[in-house]
Amino acid sequence: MLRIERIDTYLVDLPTIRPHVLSMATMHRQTVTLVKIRCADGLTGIGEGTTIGGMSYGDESPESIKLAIDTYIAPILLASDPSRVAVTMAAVGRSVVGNHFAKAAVEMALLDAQGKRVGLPVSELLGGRQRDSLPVAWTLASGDTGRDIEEAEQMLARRRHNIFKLKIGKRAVEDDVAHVAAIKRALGDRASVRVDINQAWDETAAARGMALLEEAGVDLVEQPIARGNRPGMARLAARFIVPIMADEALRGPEDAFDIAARAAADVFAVKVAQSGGLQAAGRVGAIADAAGIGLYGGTMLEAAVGTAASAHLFATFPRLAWGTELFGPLLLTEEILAEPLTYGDFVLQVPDRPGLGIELDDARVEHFRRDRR
Ligand code: MUC
Ligand code: MG
Repeated sequence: MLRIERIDTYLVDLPTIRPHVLSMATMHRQTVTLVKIRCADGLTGIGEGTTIGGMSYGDESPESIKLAIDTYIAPILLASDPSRVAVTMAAVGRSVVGNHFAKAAVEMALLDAQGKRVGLPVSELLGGRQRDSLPVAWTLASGDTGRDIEEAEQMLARRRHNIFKLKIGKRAVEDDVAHVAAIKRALGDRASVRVDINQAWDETAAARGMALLEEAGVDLVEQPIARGNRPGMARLAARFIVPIMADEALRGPEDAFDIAARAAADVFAVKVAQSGGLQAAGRVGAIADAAGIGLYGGTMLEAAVGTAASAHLFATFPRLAWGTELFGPLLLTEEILAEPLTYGDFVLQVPDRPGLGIELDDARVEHFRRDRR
């Protein structure tokens, strides 16, 4: 039986290129929990667990992800065969409840090593890629309308993004809608404009907001109300033409099934970490596809490791009507890969080498490690 020789986890703090203003937090940096799993056959896999704004987005933090791996998951891994990824993750699942981000990071590292072992990209291990590049949205969230328009114009001119997601929900509904409408007016048909409220509205505010957003020409409304209010999501989905997308409400296949059964969303933002890992996120995608729900490849604003892993999964989706938002590495001032991911012409190229197909720039990662600073 193959063994794991060593598991290392560390927190890496990376500055963002500008403040990123969301309804529940303003980010000035992103903290990435990296896990490295070295196997006895000489292969090493890398994984990433990343959330947003400490504990303000979800109930795992960068520190809790590290603790869950170091204290509870690592002993299980050390007693498992890393070349049997599904069996290993099932063993983890029997002993660790929840902690989806931590599990996702570990599974990612195991699949990276396994892909290198068998000489296949992770997308092939996940069922086979159906596309080599993915459309990538950019989030305008500087907090200032003029600056957001300028940023969007630059992205269009550079042909890097023509889909923009606006983060709203912090201000009064009418103020937020005025901000969105001004951006949509400036960009017109040159771009798709979408909004993410990150659960900040109640149902009445959402009904008012969605009517105004529809009028302003917004294409998609993401998680307008609390993740637990599925009947409310279903009522909004039935009432408005503008599609409603579930994000925070989706924490894995069981949620996906329930939301689909209740018709509580038109589109799913599939997120690898939130779903509990690449295989679980694949099941979320399959449920959506079977239910006729549109797919969107979501991000937790991961750095390049989590972004590459997500890209491998989203490349296997037969339909990806809403594209992806895998721009995380571009929001950070620092590159952590030896060779950066390739963005351009409005898409991200899915790495095609074995495993995740990426290599860390170890010196750079060392430099930004929290325990080394
Ligand atoms: C979220 O809620 O979707 C994704 C893009 C972005 O700017 O924030 C995230 C989180
Ligand atoms: Mg969201």
